[in-house]
Amino acid sequence: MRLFIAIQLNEAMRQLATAVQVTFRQFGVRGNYTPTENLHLTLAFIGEYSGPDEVLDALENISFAPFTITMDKVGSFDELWWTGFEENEELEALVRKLRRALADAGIPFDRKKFKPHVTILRKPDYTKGRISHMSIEPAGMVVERISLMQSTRGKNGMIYTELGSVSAQ
Ligand code: 2AM
Repeated sequence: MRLFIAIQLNEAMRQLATAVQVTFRQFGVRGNYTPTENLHLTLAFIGEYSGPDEVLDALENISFAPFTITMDKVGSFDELWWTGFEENEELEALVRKLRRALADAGIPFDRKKFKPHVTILRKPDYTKGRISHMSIEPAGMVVERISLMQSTRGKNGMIYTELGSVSAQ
């Protein structure tokens, strides 16, 4: 099974990311838009792994206090557009703790540098220039839990299912 660990966005933040998608569409940008229910912030990508219970056990070893993340920008990596966040030391610290817990438990994960983002659009059929300077009205949410997610390929795109979560204390 294909697994990753993510922060599920609250309604206000989903709406903000969706509003950016609406603006892109109004600019005539076509592509593979992330459905609203799939919008998330990945903290660690595990990939193919058959031990979700081991991952949940590793997550139980992490403790963190609730903290606020603020979505404040739009950007891209090549053919992937995202909404991003204000710099956030608590988020960085949580990801360090999470990755250490996974490593200690022998669970594999993608070790590339954490770049917090919510993918809103893949493979746009439009040149970057027209949409590179979009700004957004920042919105925050309190992170109270992190979730183990399973990704499966459905008939109409990816389906993300929460297998379990751990809460802030
Ligand atoms: P992305 O949106 O930037 O592609 C499920 O695939 C989630 O895991 C997505 O949020 C995806 O980020 C993220 N992810 C991180 N590293 C990945 C990798 N090496 N392969 C696939 N998805 C990855």
